[in-house]
Amino acid sequence: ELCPKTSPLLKGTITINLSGLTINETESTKKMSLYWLSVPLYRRPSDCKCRNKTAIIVPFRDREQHLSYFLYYLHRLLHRQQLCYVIFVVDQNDDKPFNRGRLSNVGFKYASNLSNFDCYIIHDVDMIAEDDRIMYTCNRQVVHYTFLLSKFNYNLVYHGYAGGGIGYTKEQFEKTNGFPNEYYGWGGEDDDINIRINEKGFGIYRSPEPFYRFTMIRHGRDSGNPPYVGRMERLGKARQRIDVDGLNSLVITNLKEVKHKTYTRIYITRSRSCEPLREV
Ligand code: UD2
Ligand code: MN
Repeated sequence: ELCPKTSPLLKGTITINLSGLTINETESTKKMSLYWLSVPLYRRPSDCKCRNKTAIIVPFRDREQHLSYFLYYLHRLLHRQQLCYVIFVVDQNDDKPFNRGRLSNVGFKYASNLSNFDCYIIHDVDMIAEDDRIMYTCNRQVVHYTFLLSKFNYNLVYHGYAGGGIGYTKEQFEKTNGFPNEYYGWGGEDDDINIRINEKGFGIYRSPEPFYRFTMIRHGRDSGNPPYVGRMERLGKARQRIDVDGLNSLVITNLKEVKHKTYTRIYITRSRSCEPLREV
């Protein structure tokens, strides 16, 4: 029988303890693997039929420690929400500038080929929800989950901010043509999708509930992710580029998948070289 509209397993605020970040890695991995034993890969509630099937897509490279914390908290949250879900980690398996937009498109394509999800959530690996009532489901509008961040004292950073975690239905992702593929390095791709989403008439939904809070695991800038110097210029042309740069222009070569017990990792290697970065 169908799960209740509101899951009885929800507890509200989640205490996040990242002090483990300072303990040695073997110890935390050991602790995690005990937990993993109880989590199947394609997760569904055991006692009812889920109302929603969600794909979590994580653009990723070389953040293993963050990933273990991310998985730890997210599996618990999704379980309590009685969702059916799969977590996809899309790993840029090269040393070229990080390309979050392209990895997001790859994740969407892979997940939507695999199954028909109700919701595709593009999610940073370093964001952890502080409350299990933050539903990982979709909406008539594209949902932005991560607008109140510990890093910014839980204030919306700026109007039109769309970074961190954002949830699309298949239709929304396809009609907005997903993410731009042509942003190399840090920044801009989140502002670009904000333009796409508004331009295509969906709009962005941000819950008025005060408990929509996220912890961002503290980190520096990754060495392979220098600021994309050309981003402002590219953003200026975002409107004209919606239908030419995105899901429809994505070329996937060299994809390798590894199914772990608790998530699927997709390795993707760029074959053709990408736009050179100008010095800052
Ligand atoms: C902000 C946005 C993020 C994105 C980025 C600009 C927030 C909360 N997040 O994040 O969504 O728009 O600016 O590109 O505002 N990653 C790796 N390895 C790398 C580099 C990046 O795994 O070497 C992934 C990882 O999932 C990370 C995400 O990309 O969480 C965003 O990169 P970031 O955390 O370095 O950037 P940040 O925090 O400024
Ligand atoms: Mn971050």
